[in-house]
Amino acid sequence: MTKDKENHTNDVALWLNGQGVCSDLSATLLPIVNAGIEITDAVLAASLEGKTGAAGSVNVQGEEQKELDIITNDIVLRHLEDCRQVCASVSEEIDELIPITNADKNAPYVVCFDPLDGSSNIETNSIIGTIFSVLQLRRNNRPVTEADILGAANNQVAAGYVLYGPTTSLILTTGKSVAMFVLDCKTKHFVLVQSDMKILPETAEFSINSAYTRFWEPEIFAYVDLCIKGKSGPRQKDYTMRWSGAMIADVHRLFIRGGIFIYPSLNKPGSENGKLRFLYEANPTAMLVEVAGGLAHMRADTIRAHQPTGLHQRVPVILGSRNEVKILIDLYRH
Ligand code: AHM
Ligand code: MG
Repeated sequence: MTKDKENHTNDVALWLNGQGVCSDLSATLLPIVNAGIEITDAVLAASLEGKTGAAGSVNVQGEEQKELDIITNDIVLRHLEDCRQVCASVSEEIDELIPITNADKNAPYVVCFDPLDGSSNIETNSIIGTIFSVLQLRRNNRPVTEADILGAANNQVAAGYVLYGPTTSLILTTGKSVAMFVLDCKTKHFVLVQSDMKILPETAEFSINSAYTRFWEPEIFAYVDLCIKGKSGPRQKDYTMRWSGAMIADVHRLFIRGGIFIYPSLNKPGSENGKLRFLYEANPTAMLVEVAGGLAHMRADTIRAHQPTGLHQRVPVILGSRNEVKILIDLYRH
């Protein structure tokens, strides 16, 4: 890393140091943070450069890729290229695991990432983000395999996201606390603004795409019905609803004012496990939410106890304010 880049991430480096993070993990996270700074510029430039449209290709899930999906994926991979502690990465935009060629022989980390979550928001100039997770593997001098990565999914040592909205924000955890940094675009420096974010235990805000109501499981239907009944129903309070089309923007709201985010299993072909992918959407956001005192479930089971069976496996996702998530998971338990 050049001296210049070190300065860009100074507050983040200091914070990581204060969390007692080892130098190898810091050296893995700082390039991702730098990628977020470069992506901010790419997102700002995309419209005038005519790069907000479709790329003309599909990813492994059969979803249409946007030009910015590819550009941001390349930016993250380029920043990881010289990261000697990272043996491989997994991206929403690439079918197979991606070996990092310059890695040390027994490099312990795998970086899983969604380079541009909510990419259908690009053309409407709405919020998008980069989600990432660092898994720690046990290496034994042989090339890393998909099975190694799946086996290490529950050994997540860091998670975070960079949100490209009115400001660029970085939310990061290495397991002790969740910090928020905001990018100073003039100095290209992430400034620490909150060092110990907590998710409020109570909420009156839910987040689900209700266009799929007819495909919901009865438990989801029953829960949303409780919210909609408001003051005149058993919950005796009025709720509001928000759905941004970018999971990471909806998750960010959980940290700011509490809430519950749900992308459930849908009773239609291909959506039986919902839409969101375990390794680079559900698992990292679950770690952040849990460290901030919230709950992160699939149904009655927690997300972080799940053993994935594929790099791009989808899982139902329920995240947010502890007491509200409990009400929904109790419906699954009874
Ligand atoms: P993406 O990573 O390709 O953008 O897809 C995931 C996004 C989530 O951010 C968001 O919650 C969801 O897709 C929205 O899906 P839907 O259009 O079904 O509401
Ligand atoms: Mg995504």
